[in-house]
Amino acid sequence: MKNVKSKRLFAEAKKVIPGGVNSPVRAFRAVGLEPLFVSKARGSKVYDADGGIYIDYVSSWGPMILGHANRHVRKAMSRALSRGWSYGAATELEVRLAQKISKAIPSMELVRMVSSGTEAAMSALRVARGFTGRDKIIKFEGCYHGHADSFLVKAGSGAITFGVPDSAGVPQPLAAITLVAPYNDLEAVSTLFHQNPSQIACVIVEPVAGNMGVVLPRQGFLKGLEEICHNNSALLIFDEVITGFRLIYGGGQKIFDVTPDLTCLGKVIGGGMPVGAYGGRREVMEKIAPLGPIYQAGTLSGNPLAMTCGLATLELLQQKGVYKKLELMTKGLCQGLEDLVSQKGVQVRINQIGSMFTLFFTGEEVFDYGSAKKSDTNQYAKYFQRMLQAGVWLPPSQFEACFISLAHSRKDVENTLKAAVDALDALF
Ligand code: KE4
Repeated sequence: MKNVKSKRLFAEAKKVIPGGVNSPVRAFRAVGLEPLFVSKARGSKVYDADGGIYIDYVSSWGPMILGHANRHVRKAMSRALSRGWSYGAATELEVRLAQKISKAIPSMELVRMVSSGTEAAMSALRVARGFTGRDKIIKFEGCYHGHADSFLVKAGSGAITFGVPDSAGVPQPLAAITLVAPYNDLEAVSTLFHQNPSQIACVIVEPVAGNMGVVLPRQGFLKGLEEICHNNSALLIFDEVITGFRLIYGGGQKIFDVTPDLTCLGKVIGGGMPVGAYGGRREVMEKIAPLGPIYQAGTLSGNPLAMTCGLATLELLQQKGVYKKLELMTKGLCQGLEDLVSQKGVQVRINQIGSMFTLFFTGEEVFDYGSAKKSDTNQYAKYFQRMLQAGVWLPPSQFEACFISLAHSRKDVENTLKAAVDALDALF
């Protein structure tokens, strides 16, 4: 029997962890398999408990942009260990990371460290409500901003995968003040502001959506949001937990020439350690305790070991040509996949930007949640299974992003395309 150790571990896990996993999408339910347990990862590969080796396109859901167990980062962290790894006090490390972030993303004049993307987004939301004195918010169908109550209304990522856009446990009165619009639909946003005059604190958006699969903003969408928020004295929040330091060194906001009032970060800035951050205009961020009346705190915020990992990661990302290399490698893979599917005449759409992409099993353009949901998730599940058998680890859900790292080689791309030939042959 295959995956003996993973099966055994999963049986043990289910006795003590809900669903046997610490995050739903890892359960592989959307792709009809039991989850594989990973024992180690190096470079572009992950290794399962039974010794299986896979080219990794999950990349820990985005953080591992350098590849796994990067030598430079490892050395920095092992040096740091001897100094202890959590003090509950201010350190130079958190100052240096905040400085790096603020320099790379000028709209983040002040930056507060937290321990996850969820914390970053929920804190930014509280700041927007506290700064404007308004309660309602606008989010977009299919976008995911972590699991804070206000965001689990037509959320993306795991919630879409389970087809449960609203979560149990979210008080109806709270859900009612989360207004939802289709991604890329400026008119819907204007209408919501018109219907809720002077009541909307903020609009929160992924500048490139990564949680319904990769969905790009249409020309003028983000700029239009900036204008609508400005005209209605509401704050624009860019959730750059995925895109921050993933698309370019800094925020995706630079690509789209938009200046949000607040930005949320996570994933890459921690390099795989638990780090999130939020920040923005000084006038807004100075409302946060201990300066102002908006409270937010965290035992492990700015954790020295996590800061070390983040700093070492960003140091390497500052090297010349890094993002060009990532983009060329990703474009090469996506072009190869495009060629394969057109030779076979199958209905597939690929959305790609920088080093993130999604192959949707649909023949139509994917520009929002509604169009993403038209994808054939059964076909995706079969494709996933075949690719896994061939040694390629894709996200176990149609509604996630694939990520390429600096550790991915031309050989990895070749082997991925070979696996795709067999997978698509078996499917069509
Ligand atoms: P975390 O709390 O998971 O660190 O971050 C929440 C979050 C916030 N904003 C965006 C745009 C995000 O993509 C995320 C988390 N992403 C998912 C996968 N797309 C994390 C994977 C998981 O939930 O297991």
